[in-house]
Amino acid sequence: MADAAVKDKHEAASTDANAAKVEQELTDGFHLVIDALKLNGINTIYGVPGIPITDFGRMAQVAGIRVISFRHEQNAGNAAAIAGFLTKKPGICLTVSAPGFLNGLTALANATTNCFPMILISGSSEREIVDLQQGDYEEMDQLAIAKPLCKAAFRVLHAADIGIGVARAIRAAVSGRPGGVYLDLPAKLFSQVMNADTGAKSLVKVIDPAPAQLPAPAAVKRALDVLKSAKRPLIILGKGAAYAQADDAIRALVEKSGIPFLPMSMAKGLLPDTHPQCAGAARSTVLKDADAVMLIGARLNWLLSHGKGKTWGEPGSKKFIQIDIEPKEMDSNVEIVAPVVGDIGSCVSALLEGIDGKWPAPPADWINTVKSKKEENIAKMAPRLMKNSAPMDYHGALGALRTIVKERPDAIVVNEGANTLDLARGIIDMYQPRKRLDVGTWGVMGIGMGFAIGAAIETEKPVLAVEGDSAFGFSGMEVETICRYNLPVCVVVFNNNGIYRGTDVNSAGGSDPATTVFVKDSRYDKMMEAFGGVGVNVTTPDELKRAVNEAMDSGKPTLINAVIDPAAGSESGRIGNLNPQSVLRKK
Ligand code: ADP
Ligand code: TPW
Ligand code: MG
Repeated sequence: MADAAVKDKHEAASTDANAAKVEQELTDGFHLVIDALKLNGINTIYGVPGIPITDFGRMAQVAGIRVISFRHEQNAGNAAAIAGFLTKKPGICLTVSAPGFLNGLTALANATTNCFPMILISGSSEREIVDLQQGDYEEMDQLAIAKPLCKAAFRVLHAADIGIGVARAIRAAVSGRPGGVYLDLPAKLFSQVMNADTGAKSLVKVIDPAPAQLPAPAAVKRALDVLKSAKRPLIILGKGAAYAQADDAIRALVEKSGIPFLPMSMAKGLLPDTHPQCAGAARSTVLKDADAVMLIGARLNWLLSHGKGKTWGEPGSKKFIQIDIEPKEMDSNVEIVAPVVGDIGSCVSALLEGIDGKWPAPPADWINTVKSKKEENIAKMAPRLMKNSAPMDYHGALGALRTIVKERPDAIVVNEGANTLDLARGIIDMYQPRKRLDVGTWGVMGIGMGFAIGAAIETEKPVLAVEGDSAFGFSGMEVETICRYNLPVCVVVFNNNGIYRGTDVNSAGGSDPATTVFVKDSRYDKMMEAFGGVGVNVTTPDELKRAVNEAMDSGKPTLINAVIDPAAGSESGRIGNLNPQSVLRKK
């Protein structure tokens, strides 16, 4: 008996040793994807677990990757997208198949539209069943659906191709004009086994993922000539300029040239909004009257009235210079007389070489016109920002937040809504680059909590999310995520009981409310309390200021329900003119 037991024990030990040896020599799809991401410096994944990626998330966590689990994939995707914007590395969003994938796809499309680098990695069902449409669990031809909505889409079928697949996805996301990439990983891939050594050798570290693209010297000279001969020059900074992280060169270009600059929404703070050359408070004047406009990482899309129409003064009154990495952007809406194609860092540095001591300062009458218009507008606004009434109007409440950001310039402001967005953009001055994150090119609602979480995770800075009550609703459930990860996020909900205004009535009568109003006097602060965070209800700017300061000092997840006069807002904020009008509608 004793001998038999010893023999059994020996046999068991040698089987264990063999198993360990085999295990040492093998790897699988799960580990190869994780290793490929880590090899390329990716240390955070945003996602929602489920078949077939539940174990992937666990293993990634064990492997030292930070895995942030959300309540809805769209918010995870938005977090990944803003991580991409803030870090110039692709943000990773991980989802399950079909519905999870579709939930993440909105964020991927939005990232692509905004030129943010992001990779949506979704598990998918069995190819053989999907392609024969035999009704697999969460069946969907995800690759085909993703393709038109992003910059590139890839599928990996063999474990040996994971290294190349991940490398292609990274390069596609960050090189040239950044954007969203879809990476399809079928369930079967994760458990595919291969020799560990061969597996390790199959991984690819992407060298120089976003190579510098130098502008042609002739293009630089052409741009300098246009700028130099201008009587009323203007520089417009867009979020591409913020993304490029060429902050010092951009600042030097602006200051050495002496040209007034206008920041687009997410370029605010690249140079402080309080900079003497900032023309933000004289926007209409400079757009209308400038004779040469240099766009740096900004497109002439709807946000700039397509470079034409009455916003831009007399037709033909301007020459456009455009710096962009995407050659196809040139002449997209109007003629660009001096296209400078290249990455912003390289282009701005090349321009700077031509702006030496002999550079002529812009004519004094132009500088003075901009200055006096600015002063006039700032003076007009000032008393409205100091109003300490209850209920608050937008200006009173935003006046309080403006002071807070001035005192805490490293805080990141996330902003969405209609009036809440348009007025905050104008009122809250920004002082540092990449501190203002908002609805971007699409004017999309729902980025709020995803951006807030992504920004807090990536930067470890305090986040102040200024949210319309409708806007907040699109991602509001993520307050649980904010509490779970104990993030320093302070959400201020501008609660005016609805979309644009809380005063609409249903013109058809009956018991249904109007389409734009919500439950009156809701207490969004209770939502944060439900998960252990701090909730505060405020009715005056003073109370608001106190509550935000407390939140920022403590770093505790906080939601402040800021009661706003339901009659204060206007339809669609500042873009009501884009609403189609019915000639048949009875007033
Ligand atoms: P905004 O909305 O602020 O006006 P857009 O999103 O319209 O800005 O424009 C950003 C532009 O910046 C895009 O055309 C994009 O190709 C460009 N871009 C992004 N990153 C870079 C870069 N590193 N170098 C040059 N151009 C860039
Ligand atoms: C994905 C349309 C634009 S702004 C807005 C909606 C629904 C909400 C405005 O109300 P809010 O702000 O946030 O309370 P305020 O201060 O004016 O009251 N769906 C998506 N994106 C957009 N842009 C809409 C709908 C919209
Ligand atoms: Mg509202």
